[in-house]
Amino acid sequence: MPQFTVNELTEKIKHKIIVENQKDIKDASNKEIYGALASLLIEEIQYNWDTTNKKYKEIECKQIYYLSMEFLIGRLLESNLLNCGLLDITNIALKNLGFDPEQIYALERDPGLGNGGLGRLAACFLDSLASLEYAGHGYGIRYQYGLFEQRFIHGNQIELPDYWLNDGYAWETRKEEESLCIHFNGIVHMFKKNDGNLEFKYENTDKVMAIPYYIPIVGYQNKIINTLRLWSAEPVLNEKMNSTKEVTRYQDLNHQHSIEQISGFLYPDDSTHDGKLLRLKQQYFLVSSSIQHIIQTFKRNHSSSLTCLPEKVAIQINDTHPSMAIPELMRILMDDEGYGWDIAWDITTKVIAYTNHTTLSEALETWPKEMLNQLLPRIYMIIEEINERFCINIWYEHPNLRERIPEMAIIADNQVHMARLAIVGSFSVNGVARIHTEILKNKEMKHFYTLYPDRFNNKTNGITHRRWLLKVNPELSNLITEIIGPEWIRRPKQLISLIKYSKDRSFLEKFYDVKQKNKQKLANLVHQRTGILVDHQSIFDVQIKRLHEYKRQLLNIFRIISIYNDIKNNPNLDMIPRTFIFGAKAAPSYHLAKEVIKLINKVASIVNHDPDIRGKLKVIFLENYNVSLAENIIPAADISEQISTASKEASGTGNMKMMMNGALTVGTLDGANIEIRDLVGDKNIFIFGLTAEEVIHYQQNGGYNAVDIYNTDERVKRILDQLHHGEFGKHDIEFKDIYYHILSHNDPYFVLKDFDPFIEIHNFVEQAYRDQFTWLQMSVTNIAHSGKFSSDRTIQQYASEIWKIKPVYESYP
Ligand code: 26V
Repeated sequence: MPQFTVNELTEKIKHKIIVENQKDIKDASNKEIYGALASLLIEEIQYNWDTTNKKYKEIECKQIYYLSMEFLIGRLLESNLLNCGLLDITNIALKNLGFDPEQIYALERDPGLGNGGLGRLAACFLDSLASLEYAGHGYGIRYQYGLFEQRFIHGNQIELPDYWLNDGYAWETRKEEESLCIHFNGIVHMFKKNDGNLEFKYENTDKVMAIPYYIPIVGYQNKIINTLRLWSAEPVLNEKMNSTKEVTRYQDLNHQHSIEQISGFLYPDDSTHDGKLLRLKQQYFLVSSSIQHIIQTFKRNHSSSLTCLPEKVAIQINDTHPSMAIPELMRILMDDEGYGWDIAWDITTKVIAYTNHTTLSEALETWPKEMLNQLLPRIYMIIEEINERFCINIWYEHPNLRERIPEMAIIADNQVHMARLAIVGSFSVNGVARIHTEILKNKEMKHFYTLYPDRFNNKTNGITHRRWLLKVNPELSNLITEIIGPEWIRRPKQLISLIKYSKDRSFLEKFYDVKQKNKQKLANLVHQRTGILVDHQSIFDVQIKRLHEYKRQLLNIFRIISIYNDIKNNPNLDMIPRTFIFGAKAAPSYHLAKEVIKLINKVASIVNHDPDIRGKLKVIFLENYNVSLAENIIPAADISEQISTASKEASGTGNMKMMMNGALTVGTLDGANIEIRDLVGDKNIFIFGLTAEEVIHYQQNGGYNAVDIYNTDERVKRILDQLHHGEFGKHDIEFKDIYYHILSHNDPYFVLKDFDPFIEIHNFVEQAYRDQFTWLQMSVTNIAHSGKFSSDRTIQQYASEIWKIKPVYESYP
């Protein structure tokens, strides 16, 4: 980026405001300043964007495409300024002009184009791809409505639509000239050609236009700008129609509306797969437009035939949601490009790679075969053929697996099993943390692992340290740079040098001051949003993530109730004041999760207003948890609650973000917690509860009885009875669902089983916190080891082990 002086930048902002708003800077609103800055920055980015594209084309390097139904990119102004190397001078210029930079950055709408971990991971990956100089781009959907906005009314979650495009979106460019046509429904005709091969033609399909919007992905101070392409669904233009019948149909408003619905809203349920037709349309819409575009780009940039595609393209599919990329690529290669099955299959299975993000059976995707057949007849035909060849191959080549065919077949029980399709049609299948991959290999996908042992691999998740440390915690970042130099910014593993200072009192004091400042800042935000005063000297105990039974917010709230009961019994209880901070959205149809939200709010309102508690306990449930709120909470966390039922959380990434900001993890041996423990050692993390083996053993053999615990642990009995008798509710019926769910369904997530170990480990936490020197040492040890969890490491592993690519300037100096 051309580097300006503060004065030059100031003049540019002033000029922009005059040209675009016809006013002097002193009369400009924060919103106008935001607009001016974004527009200046886009102009700066444009040049490098163009250069990057030309460079990629010139050197004909391999391109990586990350296909995802979700991208949770967060706000972009501040992070783009940072990556362009303009953040510091912009902050100075704004302050000189009398504006508060933070207020201006906060004006940007946070695009909620994802549910949680899976969508945020996609965004971290794009940041790392560009920052490490890899030619890697994203394809997704430009939903008109992002994830709902959450409000609490009488403690209940209310969902409001998130029309995030209301004021326009500064970072996108509509590329109408690159529109593509997507076909749904219709009938497929099969012809025999003279050469004996088959030819397929489609008739009477419903056509939908896919218009791409480009968003620049700015690499960290390296002039690389990659592209995130988001597709928007629109009706076909009149002039592209072939018959008057078609014209009349497309002029029908209902019809137009049903087309726009395809990119209308993000599905807010990441807990259950419910097999809705619109969701299937969305998936095919993403897949067909992206694959068509990828093929077009390949043809434009290379003179070689599509048999070379695997040398020049890898497509990573983010969970099974885009798994129809496999039959879609087959379709284009065969029906449009004229290849026979075997060549098309060879190309496809060398291009597609699949990442699995969950083993929860409720979330595994299957589609009723009739639905798929009707909506996408040609795609269904191809899936049938893939299935048939797959099953025949097992029968003849792998007789040891013959009996397993019913559990492995892609089409079985009238359903199309998308994970099976993704495994069969790809060259790589990866899990997202070591334990998760092991569970895939040895349990959930074990027969596939027997069949394709080399296909399975692990890529432990990561987070971009540029957003999650450098941007969100500038004071800590400056302190780190002061003591170990700036190397860590480009090589986050260098954070390990902090170990040398983990006992250095003067450094620890400075670290303490930074943490306190961040806590005070969060306390201010809490006060401003909720009116509740929190003591920044109390322990900030944080659980922020989607609300799911397996994540066990319930275990956390049971402990809070237990502490509350202890204080009521003994108002002089000696304890360090605690502030519990929650952030969580529940899927709108997830009844039990919504009950838990209501319960947390109820406990909060009782605890926060009970004079007996005298500031020992505060419970804060912040509304509308999203990326921006996470950015405010994480730098202030003392404790990071990662307490899922072991074996259920594939990886988790909040655990990494909080560790990187010096919070200590209280966690089960699940997901990436295990790898965090391996690095920092048992002394620097608080591990408790059942192991994955134990959980799986109970699930397979029985032997756990929740009622026994209810009958023997008085604390547990009291808490559950409080729920049952309505002590936490106005009405008797409130929270009875939770009570019965635990006791009559034998507590499927082992909340009661892990209750005592959870209380116990927190006694250790409290002891540790009393010795501030030790605590700070533990925090710094965590930060020092957090470099491994930069998504730079993850992306380097995808690059070398799956995609076989090198950074552009390394391979072509
Ligand atoms: C599932 C579904 C089911 C159908 C309806 C829409 C929908 C949307 C999202 C999902 C994804 C569930 C899987 C998921 O989010 N997994 C999370 O992925 C994170 C990144 O790898 C990982 O850290 C979390 O542990 C894992 O739960």
